[in-house]
Amino acid sequence: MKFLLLLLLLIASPLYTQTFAPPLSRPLKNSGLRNSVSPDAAGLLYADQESGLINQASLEGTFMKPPKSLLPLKTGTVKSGSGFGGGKETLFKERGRAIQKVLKKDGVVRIDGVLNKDTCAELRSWVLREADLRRSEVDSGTASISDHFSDVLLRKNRCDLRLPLSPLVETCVSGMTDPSTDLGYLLHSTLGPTSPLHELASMISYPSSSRQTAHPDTPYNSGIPLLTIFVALQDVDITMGPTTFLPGTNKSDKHAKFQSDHDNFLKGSKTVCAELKAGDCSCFDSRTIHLGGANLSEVERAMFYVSFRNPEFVAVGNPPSIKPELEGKFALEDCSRM
Ligand SMILES: O=C(O)CCC(=O)C(=O)O
Repeated sequence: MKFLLLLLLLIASPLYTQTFAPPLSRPLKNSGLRNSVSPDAAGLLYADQESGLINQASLEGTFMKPPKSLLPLKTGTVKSGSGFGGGKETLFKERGRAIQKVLKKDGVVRIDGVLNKDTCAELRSWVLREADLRRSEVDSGTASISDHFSDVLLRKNRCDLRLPLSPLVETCVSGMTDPSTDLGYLLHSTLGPTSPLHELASMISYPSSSRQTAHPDTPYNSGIPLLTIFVALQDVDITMGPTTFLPGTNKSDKHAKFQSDHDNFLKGSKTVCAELKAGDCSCFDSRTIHLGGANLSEVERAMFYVSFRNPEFVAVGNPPSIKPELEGKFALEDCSRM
């Protein structure tokens, strides 16, 4: 449904002019189109639109402000996960509240060291091999795309690989959701322990992938629909097209302007980019407008990502990137006990 809506918008709106009205959310994920026309026809229609999106995205790149670096908070030195006792616990909670405040205001916050570098290197090699393997299965007809991949905006040289809950992935999820760490505390205190694991995937942008158009992952809503965590599996520098966020765009007036006066809105918005070291993450509210950059380097940019859904939302308007057998099976509290 959403994809049909996107197509209508694309056909009806002059992509090459300044009046492009962007669709909401990651518009091409699990397109409903697959259900209504053959995958081949969907592919052809998409290919037709992709060049328009590429043009729109590179145009946006010419007039948007150059990004500053997304920086971690400098608030005290309590080591997360080091155990509590009196002052340490107070400091930890104070820092947790400070992180939560930034998330509320900017819609995105950086937290460093959520996975260790060896784990990142191991997971990175594994996801790159897994993506190649699954792609060859799809090419040979032994698997369908949706068995392993979700639709992604600007899919050429980019993929969104759904991950199995392997022991390695389980270790990562469990570490990231441990409530005695900054990230785990943020997730628990913002969404609560019963929030469902919504997505479990890896976003890989290969060399020569193009810049995405700016987009939120979910339409505006008065509560946070999803919190998404993107962890860098290798150091990400500016040439690799890090995620760029528009801080403060998790608000209703910003969404309204994004829709009604798109290009001027983008021209006037601040941008920050997630030039992360391996193991660092950006954690963002799905309403926050962002984009994946063009990968101009010769290195794959592999990100491990999970998202948790606010339990007050039944649906968020964005089909999840998760293996179907894992969908709805785990809450945040289960993840932290893995
Ligand atoms: O590649 C990234 O860093 C972000 C990707 C993204 O926002 C998307 O595909 O919706």
